[in-house]
Amino acid sequence: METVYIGIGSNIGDKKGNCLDAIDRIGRLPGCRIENISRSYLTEPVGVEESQDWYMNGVISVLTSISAPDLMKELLEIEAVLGRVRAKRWEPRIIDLDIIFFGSKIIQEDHLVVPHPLMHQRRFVLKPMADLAPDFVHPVLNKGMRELLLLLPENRQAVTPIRD
Ligand code: A4P
Ligand code: MG
Repeated sequence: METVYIGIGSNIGDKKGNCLDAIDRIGRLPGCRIENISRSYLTEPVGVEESQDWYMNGVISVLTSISAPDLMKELLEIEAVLGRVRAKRWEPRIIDLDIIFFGSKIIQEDHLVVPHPLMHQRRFVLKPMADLAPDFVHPVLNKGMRELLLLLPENRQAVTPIRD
């Protein structure tokens, strides 16, 4: 069994509903049990060219007995199902499911890179990660989540917790 951290994001439509729907589906995958859910955050779009709506982001931890590639397949399928149901036209970000960590495994394949290569630069990932596992150590950078969060340049990438 491994503890996997999955980043969840949505910036179209019923953002909260989309995230909750994805979490519900992840919890029903074979060999997967949700351990913990971070707070939800409203976050400023990062690294996008044109103006976009703000995102809702969070991270969940899942105890899983399936392999990382199999989990990735399942997550892509959940993205497709949610996209198909809710998207009408243009390229949506209805739901984005990223594998942030898979235990302390380091994976470098064509379609799967873990730890997620940009996670340590993103407050919208590090903040919820620090909620769930402040002392979890990044297996490549050898730094904890709270530590990585403190290393980010200040006054960038606004993230605001959403009250439930
Ligand atoms: N892939 C490889 N490794 C992974 C991994 N660890 N987790 C592959 C998930 N996917 C992984 O993903 C493209 C392919 O990446 C997948 O088929 C999978 O095989 P995608 O989600 O379709 O593409 P994408 O999301 O457009 O690209 P990418 O690089 O995943 O973008 P990101 O990193 O997800 O960034 N700002 C805020 N505030 N909040 C956000 O959530 N998200 C993005 C997208 C940009 N700015 C944001 C946010
Ligand atoms: Mg993605």
